[in-house]
Amino acid sequence: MKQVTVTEHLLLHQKESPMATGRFTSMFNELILAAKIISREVNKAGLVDVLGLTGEVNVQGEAVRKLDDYANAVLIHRMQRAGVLCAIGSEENADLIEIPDHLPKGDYILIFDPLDGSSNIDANVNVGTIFSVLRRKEKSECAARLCEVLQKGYEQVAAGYFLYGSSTMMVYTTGRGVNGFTLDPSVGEFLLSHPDIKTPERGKIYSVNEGYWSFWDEATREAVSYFKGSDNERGKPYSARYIGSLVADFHRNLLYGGIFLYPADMQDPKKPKGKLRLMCEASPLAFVIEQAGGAASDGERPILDIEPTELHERVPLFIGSKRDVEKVVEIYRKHKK
Ligand code: P6P
Repeated sequence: MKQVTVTEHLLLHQKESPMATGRFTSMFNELILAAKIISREVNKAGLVDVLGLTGEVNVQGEAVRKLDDYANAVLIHRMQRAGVLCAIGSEENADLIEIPDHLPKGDYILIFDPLDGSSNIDANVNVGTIFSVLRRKEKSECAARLCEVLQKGYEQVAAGYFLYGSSTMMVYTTGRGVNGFTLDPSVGEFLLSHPDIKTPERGKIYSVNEGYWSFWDEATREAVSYFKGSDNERGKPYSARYIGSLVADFHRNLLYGGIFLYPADMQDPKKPKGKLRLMCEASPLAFVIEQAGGAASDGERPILDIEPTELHERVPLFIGSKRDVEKVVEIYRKHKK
């Protein structure tokens, strides 16, 4: 089979779009290099002492594991040198990360979660890097201000994720469909393995942490019960699959069909709008899922239509097969009346 690299794919399939510019492609190549470096460390995590805690906590108040820290540092270092960014936002950093004065800049803005699911690293469970690419609206030589970064998900020019598992994969979209690439370690290239991914219109899997049942409101309980029971379009229960690593759960449901739910938590004052972040998790995955024919909502609005008010804003997230997400929105709307 003809081997297609990411760079070749970008040039082949984005001919008439601004995404085929050398500047965009060079940014992607730096992102890919960072992912290869992270993949190498994740895949030997069991052998080298990069596990365990750094003794620090991140802005989310979560214990930072060494690989989290490492992945964040690699991405920041590499992407500051991509020469095309005016700002970087990381789930691990409270504020925007500037591009040092002596380095060349550009108009792109990169937001990422460097190693999502990292609490699972010690158990050798798949983890991932999620990324979102925006563009500043007005040309400027200055560093991008936060107000320029807080854009709706519909404004993204590219989004996707790297999944570090039995193999390392890259899945991304630039608004012209979704394509998956698998890293061939023997040549060090991501090669096209999942062309033009489309997710089934209705799934057969639901993914949610049911341990929070007692913290949910009635609408959330009714929505989860719809998938657990037989009074649904399938006429039988959906299969429960929950790894607790968003990228792994999302990727499986993208390919097989299904819905991932992370609802608001009515008891935990830290999670009134759920645990997941809008700009570095929900929004990029929403861009991917919509391009694959699925849907993503906060229970009321499409995720891509939400105007962020802060860099680390959290949102409830219902994402996956279109008919399943629509059902959740229908249930929430009924309870709102
Ligand atoms: P819970 C991992 O910490 C993460 O951010 C996502 O990858 C995952 O989907 C979620 O949290 C799991 O959260 O509350 O079910 O443990």
